[in-house]
Amino acid sequence: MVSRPDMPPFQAMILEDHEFQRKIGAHVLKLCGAEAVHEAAHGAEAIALLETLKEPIDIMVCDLNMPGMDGLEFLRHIGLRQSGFSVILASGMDASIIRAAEMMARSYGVRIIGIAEKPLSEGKLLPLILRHFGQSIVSPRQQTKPMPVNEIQDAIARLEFEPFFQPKVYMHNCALAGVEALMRWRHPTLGLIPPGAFIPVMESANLISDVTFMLFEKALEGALEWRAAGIDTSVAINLSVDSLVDTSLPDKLSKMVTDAGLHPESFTVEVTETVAMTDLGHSLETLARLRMKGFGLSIDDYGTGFSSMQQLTRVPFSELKIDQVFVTGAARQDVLQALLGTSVTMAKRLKLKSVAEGVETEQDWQTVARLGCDVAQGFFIGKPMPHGDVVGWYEDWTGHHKSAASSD
Ligand code: G
Ligand code: G
Ligand code: MN
Repeated sequence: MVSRPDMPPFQAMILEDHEFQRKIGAHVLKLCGAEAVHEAAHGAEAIALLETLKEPIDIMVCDLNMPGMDGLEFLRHIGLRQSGFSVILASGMDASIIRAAEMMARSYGVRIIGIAEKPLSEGKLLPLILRHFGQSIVSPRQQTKPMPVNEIQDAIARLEFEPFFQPKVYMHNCALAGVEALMRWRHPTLGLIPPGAFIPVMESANLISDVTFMLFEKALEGALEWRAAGIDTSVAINLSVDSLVDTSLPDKLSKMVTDAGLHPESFTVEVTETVAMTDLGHSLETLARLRMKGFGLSIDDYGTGFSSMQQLTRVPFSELKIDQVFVTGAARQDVLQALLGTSVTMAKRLKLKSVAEGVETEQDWQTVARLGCDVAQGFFIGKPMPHGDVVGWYEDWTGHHKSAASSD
């Protein structure tokens, strides 16, 4: 039995016409910590039941295809009633149908916290249920106070944005696997400002694409500088939706790379699940083209988005980065280890390199290594640093880990 210290007890309901599947669902919800699980075989029964309950439910697991009132109609009803619970869609239907249902439900104001493929299991439901209890899943970095857009525009003109670089290393031999470029604002009076305070603003003001190109230019300069110092490392950048819907982005990036005398194989593009699934047509075109040109493609912050495994297989990803909420402190929390293990296994099945973000301590490292993760990133290895510090960090790191063959 896994312990889950961060989760209060909750009330749940399963709506599923198939009796056996319903029993499995109810059982799994109990395993996940539900205090009470109510069962309904069709939409009308669920609505009637909801009206009689003394204690409101927190989580509803909802099947889509049912005789009588189906899941779609049911979701419309509860959306219009502004019910306060979160919904997990459980279905064996085709991904495109599930996505349509998800979008429809959201547009009615239903809080969809995820999709679970049947048969349901604890491993599938628990990460979704954790999302309901928000705080454990929303990273603190998303809560920074935004800076005014006009100040950001001025700062762009004054070239105050620059990438810091954070190393990622292979767990089996500690060799450098790459560095991730993370944007920083070197503010003349406020000092270093983290991305949470300006990236969302840049995104809504259509500034992010231009800034991303400037950042990539700096990343190229860094790569050349490190090569000159004998460190031939790959560099990752983060992309927003705006960049992904630009289907000419792969050509622009690969021209920049070849003009610098480098190869796309030494660069990786990181996108979050949510970003990759927005405007799916254009995003898929851009992502497939980036991959064709040789760039690595990474799913960032895995576990905090809403995609199902089916959706992930549509994009030619090469790497899966497990979000730090599942990594930091995992040694002390069984539930995090279970989720980590599931993510690593899934990465292996999809033939993706797995990367654990937020490895802060030796214990985090040991836990993640034991679970079979390929690569680690986090404060334990190195904090994000200015480009000039990378060589010094590398010498330090390889000095402490002699097995880190520089030829790797
Ligand atoms: O260091 P950290 O605070 O650097 O980064 C916070 C968040 O900002 C991360 O989720 C990261 O993906 C995002 N981020 C950092 N740099 C960039 C960037 O250049 N472009 C985009 N789109 N996101 C970035
Ligand atoms: O792109 P992404 O969302 O993965 O951004 C990585 C973020 O995580 C950055 O804000 C970076 O500064 C931060 N970060 C990297 N390593 C660690 C770590 O070990 N602990 C914590 N708390 N944050 C980290
Ligand atoms: Mn990232």
